[in-house]
Amino acid sequence: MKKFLLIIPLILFHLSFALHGSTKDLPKKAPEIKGVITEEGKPFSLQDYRGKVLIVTYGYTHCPHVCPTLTAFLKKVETKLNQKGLKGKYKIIFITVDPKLDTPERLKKYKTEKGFTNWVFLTGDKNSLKKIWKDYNVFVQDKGYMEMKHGDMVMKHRMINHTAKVTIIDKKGNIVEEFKTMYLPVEEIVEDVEKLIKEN
Ligand SMILES: [Cu+2]
Repeated sequence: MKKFLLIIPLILFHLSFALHGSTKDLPKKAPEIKGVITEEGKPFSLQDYRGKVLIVTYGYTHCPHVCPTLTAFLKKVETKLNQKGLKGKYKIIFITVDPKLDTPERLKKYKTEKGFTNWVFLTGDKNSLKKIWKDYNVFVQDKGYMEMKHGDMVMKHRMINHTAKVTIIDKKGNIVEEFKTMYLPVEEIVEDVEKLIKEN
């Protein structure tokens, strides 16, 4: 009898598994990501990544504050997933919100310098990117340059207001959840991505 009682909660737990992120209006088919190229200058297609779980984020390499925080969290996610032996089963994709300055060369330099070696960086013409931002509900507002005081020094910063979030796409190409913060819950994302990788 005791054994029986122990099994029931385990089954219930399994059935009630839910993703940790926001699932409002999800799942839905991930919109096409067209007209953009990678940091290697190669055309990109979501189709090429079918069968992998995709962790997609949006930002720009000159971002002074938000993107460095968010990408640092994503790097932790990457480290933990790789420790679990899941390297190659998922991909992190960074879509620029700054087509003016984020050229493939600039993105490649950023990728190398920051050690984001297994990530894919995407840029392209403004119209293609605008469509992608709209389709993925990413708000982008180019504010040009802003002067900021650093002690006695005044420095010019490239300022673009943009949504800070991560979109998770499953192996079948559906958006299944989003994490809408720059302070990413690393463990929760790792847990979800692992589940999605092991899902049939
Ligand atoms: Cu940013």
